[in-house]
Amino acid sequence: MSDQTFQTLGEFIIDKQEDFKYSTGELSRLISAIRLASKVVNREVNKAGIANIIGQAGNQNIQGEDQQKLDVLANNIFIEALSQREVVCGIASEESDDFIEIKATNNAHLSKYVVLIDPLDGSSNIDVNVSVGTIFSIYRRVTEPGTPVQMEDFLQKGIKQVAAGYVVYGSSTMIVYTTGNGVNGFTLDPSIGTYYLSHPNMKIPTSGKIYSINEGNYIKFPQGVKDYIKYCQLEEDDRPYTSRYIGSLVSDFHRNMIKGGIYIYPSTSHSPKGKLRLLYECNPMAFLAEQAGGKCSDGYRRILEIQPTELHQRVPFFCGSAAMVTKAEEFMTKAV
Ligand code: AHM
Ligand code: MG
Repeated sequence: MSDQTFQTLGEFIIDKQEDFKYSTGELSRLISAIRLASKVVNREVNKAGIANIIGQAGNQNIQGEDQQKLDVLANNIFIEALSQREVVCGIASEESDDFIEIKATNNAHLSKYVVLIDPLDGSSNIDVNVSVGTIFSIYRRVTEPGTPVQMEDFLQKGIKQVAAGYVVYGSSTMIVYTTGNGVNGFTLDPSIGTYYLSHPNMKIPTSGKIYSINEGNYIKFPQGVKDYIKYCQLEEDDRPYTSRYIGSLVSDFHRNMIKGGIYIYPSTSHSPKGKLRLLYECNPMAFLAEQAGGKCSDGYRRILEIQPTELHQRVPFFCGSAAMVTKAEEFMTKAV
């Protein structure tokens, strides 16, 4: 079969633009910019091992430029792609303390969207050749268009997201995203640099047999999580479940999306709010999970309804197959 038979992400974006009433094409341009930046990051991630060798002497690459850490490089690539095209009015990144305001040049019309991004999640996995990912979340600004973007434009509840997605730089590179009308996945053909629709209308199984949690922290977990882990390990009904933990949220989430399962990063006695960031990691994943028929909570409440109070806020995270998340919540409530 020829490649022509399959729909490309570019074609898909154009097709879907008509679904948005009164659409001006701004969101389509924004998603196209993310698509492009992800291909550049993919190229850099793929040559990470070899770049380290080339760059060893004095930390410089062959052009004599200083080697950048890959997460910093990914951050710069996304910020540049989004700001130069003026497809957003503001960007907040897990890599930066503050948000960035994008100013329009030549009195151009400034976009009404803000993007929150984790440019390279799980970057500690790069040195050992394990998959990493990019996570993004898009909102419509709430303050007056044309004025400088404000903190309140970023501190919106997850239910206000217009679009969200991730890129997984894995054995294949994929982009998976939603604009609130289901979830679609596209796989990159690296030989021609084109994403093809490979996973239309993704649905996460209602239940699964995989639980995914860093059990090394077991003694620091709340009692409800300890009880749920024991439940997963019991020989009863379809249990014991299988334990799988990559330590790269995008990869663990992606696997559970396809096979069914639950991912948990709970509070611990050392980190009462857990580790993951509400705005850069949990909200976009929660939007995707719900759009695919799954569920996400902090153990008690829906992630998407939490009012953020700061950009880098952390939150305990239970996410995946709906029946499994509900079960884990039951253990949390019982243990209180
Ligand atoms: P990062 O944003 O610093 O990369 O951290 C997020 C990552 C997730 O991808 C992963 O699920 C989690 O941290 C793993 O943490 P831990 O090593 O504590 O289990
Ligand atoms: Mg991260």
